[in-house]
Amino acid sequence: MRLQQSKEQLLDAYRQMKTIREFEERLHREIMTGEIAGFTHLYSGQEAVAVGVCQHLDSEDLIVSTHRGHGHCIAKGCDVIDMMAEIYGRQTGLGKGKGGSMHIADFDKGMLGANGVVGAGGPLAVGAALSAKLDGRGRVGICFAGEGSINQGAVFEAMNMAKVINAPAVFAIEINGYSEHTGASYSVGGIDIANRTAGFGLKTVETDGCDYHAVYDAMAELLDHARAGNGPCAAVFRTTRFFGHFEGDPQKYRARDEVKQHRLERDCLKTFRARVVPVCGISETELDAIDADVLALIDAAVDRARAAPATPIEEMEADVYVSYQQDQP
Ligand SMILES: Cc1ncc(C[n+]2csc(CCOP(=O)(O)OP(=O)(O)O)c2C)c(N)n1
Repeated sequence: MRLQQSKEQLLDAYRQMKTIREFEERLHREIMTGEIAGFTHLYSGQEAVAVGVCQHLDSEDLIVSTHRGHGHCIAKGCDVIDMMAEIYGRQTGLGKGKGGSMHIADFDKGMLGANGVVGAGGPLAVGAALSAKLDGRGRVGICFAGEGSINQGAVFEAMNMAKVINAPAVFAIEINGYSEHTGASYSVGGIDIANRTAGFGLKTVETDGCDYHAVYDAMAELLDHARAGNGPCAAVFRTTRFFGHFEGDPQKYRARDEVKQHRLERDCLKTFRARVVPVCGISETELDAIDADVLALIDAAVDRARAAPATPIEEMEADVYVSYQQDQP
């Protein structure tokens, strides 16, 4: 395990994970007020994956996300205030309030978008990886994917294509135990997903997705491989989901104390604290100060989203439909 990231990098990783956690915990409460329209899928519990992956990337690297995308957006540098406004459907949101939770994107940050279509990210990420290969600057395309999406034909095709064209695509697969309300042991035929990705010829690593350092190390190895032009890779992360599939899911399919147990034993923030405080020159006080900053940021994000104007009806179609007629000679 590499603990040789600088103190500054480790503090940044903690801040990112904590920001995702508090963004989601607060959304969970705000959604109950009825002020937020549309479906929301929370990422809480999986923070170490998004952050352990994105700590290796800059805005030139491209990521493609899923319906459970807030964590990937935050880890890739999307503005938290603008994200919250987007989820509230406000004009100031990242997508001018027209996309909401499942369509947050920020091309300037290399975040190509959350996506409501399960499995759609595979082909997009391979396209991104092909563009990276063609410009030869060592960039990569990353596909975040749940274990449910790995059963989609488009994802198989994307993995195969990535191998055939030797593209620097990395599939970051998050096994949180469920696809919607169905346990992975039932919905995924052959739960050994690492074996599956290796079968496509992808260099594959499987590790604990609740452990930031395990994720960070796995990605270091895979990204060295992909950036050097050695072809596509897959990282399979075993992780856990603290909330329901979507907000409002009664979760009757889960054991009574399952989440309580996971919060006790599989919380990536607690694991991170316990590891870095004794050996990395980081104090509990420094981490507590980050916690306070993050809570203030999330308060500000909610206050500003509430105060921002809703997107007016007359603007709804702008940037949505393209007219080609004006380009005709
Ligand atoms: C093509 C398609 N099929 C089905 C759905 C409905 N659906 C939404 S989320 C989901 C489960 C996805 O599970 P997984 O990929 O494991 O991601 P997780 O929700 O666990 O993050 C399904 C089936 C969809 N959105 N798109």
